[in-house]
Amino acid sequence: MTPHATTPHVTTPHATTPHATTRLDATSAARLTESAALSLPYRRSRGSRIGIVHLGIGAFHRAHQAVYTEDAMLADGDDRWGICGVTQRSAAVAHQLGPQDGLYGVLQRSSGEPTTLRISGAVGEVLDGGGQVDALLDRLAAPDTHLVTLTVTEKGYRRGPDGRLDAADPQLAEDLAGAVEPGTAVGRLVRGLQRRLRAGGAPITVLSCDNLSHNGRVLAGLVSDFCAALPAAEAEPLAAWLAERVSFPSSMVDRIVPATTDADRAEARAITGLDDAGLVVAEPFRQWVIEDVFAGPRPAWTLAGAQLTEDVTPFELMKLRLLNGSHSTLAYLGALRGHRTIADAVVDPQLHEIAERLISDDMIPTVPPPDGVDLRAYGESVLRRYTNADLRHTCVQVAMDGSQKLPQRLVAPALAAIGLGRQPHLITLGIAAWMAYVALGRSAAGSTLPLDDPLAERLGRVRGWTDPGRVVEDLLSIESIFGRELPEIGWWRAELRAQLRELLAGAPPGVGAARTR
Ligand code: CS2
Repeated sequence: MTPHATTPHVTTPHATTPHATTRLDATSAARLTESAALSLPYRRSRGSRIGIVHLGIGAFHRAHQAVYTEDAMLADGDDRWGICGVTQRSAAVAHQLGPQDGLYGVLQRSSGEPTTLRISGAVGEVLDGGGQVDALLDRLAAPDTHLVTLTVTEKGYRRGPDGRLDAADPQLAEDLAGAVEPGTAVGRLVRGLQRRLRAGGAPITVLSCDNLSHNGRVLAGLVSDFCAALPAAEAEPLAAWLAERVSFPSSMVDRIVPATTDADRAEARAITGLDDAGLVVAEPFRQWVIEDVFAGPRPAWTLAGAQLTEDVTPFELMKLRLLNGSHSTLAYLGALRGHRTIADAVVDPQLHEIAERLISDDMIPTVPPPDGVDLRAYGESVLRRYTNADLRHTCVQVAMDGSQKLPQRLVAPALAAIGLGRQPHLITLGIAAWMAYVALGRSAAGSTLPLDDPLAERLGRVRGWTDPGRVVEDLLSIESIFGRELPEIGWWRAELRAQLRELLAGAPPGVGAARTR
């Protein structure tokens, strides 16, 4: 790759809003100088050819897969892996990155260490999924595209209570009926794959990077459900080609990426002198474990620290339960107690003990340790990462979309623990905390707790209810969250009710609050 090889094909959907300071873009960035605080890898990665289409170009993708991809390209000089990032629901990122030639900063924050900024150039093109679907389908069909990656969040998969494609979803119905501009992630993906098949059917790998168990298998199932609902003349050749030339590896992704704030943008500006509307913030830690089933070529991600494995399941279970399960529990308990950030919550001695015991007593027994991993040490490292106060990761950010997160973070491990003959008191406390968050809507300090969730309307009906029995009854009946098995376990329900009673009454949560059977 030559520095500044070619101009990336960044589409600008709308005019830039005028800024007092100069905006980050290829021209302004050319004047920057590397320093201990500022690295400029974009100078060697920019101009690479587009080889990856990414659906859902949010902050997480920019701080995780895009960084791995850029590092991989720098490590082996293979310039086929520029990213075409596609916005999913809102065009905001297209507006942020379009005028910046795809460039953005990753501000790395770690308590006690100097903050650093990296200007990344892995994103070569940004498409607004709202208005540029045809260009997206062309990208998915292009022979140079070898990979589709996805971070569309849990809700973006649009699964029904049985985990299959949600037949009741009106947007999916439109996409299935042949909407010219499909709006759902699965709809766009399948329409793009159909176009690819018509264009010659080169193999392609579809890689889910969302926090779901067996994310690759889930996505393959949804794609096949979508195909099965198409007219037979379309469905049959597509299904045959999918089986032969398209792979869906599962993967475990990890990096804590809080929402970017004005203070972050000001700090980045202090380093570069430039405004960066696409800035993302992240902790130093990052991990990516990918099932090694690629249909075609891939970037040298392993040279950037990613791990390929035959079976990603133990890594997924470890991360979803030890990290995400404790994250959600801290978020709900922390928010209820009036803590603003996860770092504030985890240093609250009671909550720290809860998180520690949740990991060691309830979660670890349900996770088969991945090869060479000490789960206790992993759990400790997770708690340490939470204490990174510079990240300012808010409890309410982690609390959002609980209806989509609880199944894999708390419900599945509760069932697994019960299946092992255990009584998962702390997981139950995590679920009770979610229920209290939903029902109370207010922290101990009096601040409003936002109910940001695709099921907000359904959940919202328990807002203000004070009878724990009624709340438990109502919320446990939501099958897409709790399934059927767990709610039927009488002693577990009784314990959940008892824990919720204490939380609704404002009693301080504690491991002692957990009752025995
Ligand atoms: C968090 C995750 O917001 C949340 O629900 O638990 O986004 C978490 O920060 C990442 O999974 C870390 O890899």
